[in-house]
Amino acid sequence: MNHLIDLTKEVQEALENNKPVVALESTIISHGMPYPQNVEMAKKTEEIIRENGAVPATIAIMDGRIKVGLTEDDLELLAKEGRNVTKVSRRDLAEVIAMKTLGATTVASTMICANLAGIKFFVTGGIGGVHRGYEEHMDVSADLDELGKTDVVVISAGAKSILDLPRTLEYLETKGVPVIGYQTEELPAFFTRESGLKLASHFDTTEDIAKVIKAKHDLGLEGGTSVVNPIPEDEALDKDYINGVIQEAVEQMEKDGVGGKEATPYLLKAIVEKTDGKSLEANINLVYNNAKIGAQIAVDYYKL
Ligand code: PSU
Ligand code: MN
Repeated sequence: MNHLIDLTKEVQEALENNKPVVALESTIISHGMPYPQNVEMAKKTEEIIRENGAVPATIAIMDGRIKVGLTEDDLELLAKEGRNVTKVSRRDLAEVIAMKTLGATTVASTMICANLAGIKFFVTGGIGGVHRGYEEHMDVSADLDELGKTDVVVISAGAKSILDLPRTLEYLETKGVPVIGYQTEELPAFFTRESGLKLASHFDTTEDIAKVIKAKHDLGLEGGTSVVNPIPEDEALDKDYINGVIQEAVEQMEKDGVGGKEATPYLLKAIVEKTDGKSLEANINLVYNNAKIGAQIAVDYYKL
């Protein structure tokens, strides 16, 4: 084990005994949602993973250490400090460790830390992707390259249509990342179940997805896997409504001249405000749904 990692006893025991462990990111807590809904979401997500037979391991950077498994106090701190916490992607990881800054991990850095700890599964809300207007600013989330090289299975509800979804899917294809639909033939677009983009693979059961992951591991193929699980039907938002809101938020961001690592948190906040919290409720519910399916895939995998 890398000497910069601290595992909780529960996570360590599970890993030693080949039991399913599911990693969780912390940027979704500090930068993805407002307080106190963010900390409630974080705790309940862990609970759902336990109810489904796996051990949750929320990851963050604290006091120069990679913490794998957090206490309720840790979760509360990350949630309350919100955007004062440093958002840590691959680029930022070494500096935040060296300077002992409080850091929240994105999909990319959570994958790195999970992989270092020997955790194979990771549940989140949505992954980063190719931003709209890519031709101008070349903003592509480091999450996509990480999926191309780090062997962790990421269970999400797809990507928000704040992103350029067709290009996001193309990028993943170029990097050789399997994007597997769970009970969907289309890439889900986070708040909605459809994007109009057909997936190359989809399965109806978590057992079949676990088998595909096992085969990938047996082949020694490098890189991650993206499992996409659509938001439950009755939680999904109206497509035209949410796409209108997103369009407004993207235009507002361009006017405000926001870019780089601030882009995603800016858009997430603007969308919550513009929907009077309706998007927040949908966001929280899709994370719970991902926790359930992600834990089930992990449990099925360890039975193979
Ligand atoms: N999308 C969401 N919620 C989030 C994020 C993305 O719906 O909280 C966060 C994740 O941590 C993701 C990160 O890894 O934003 C991507 O940021 P960027 O585009 O700067 O790579
Ligand atoms: Mn970016």
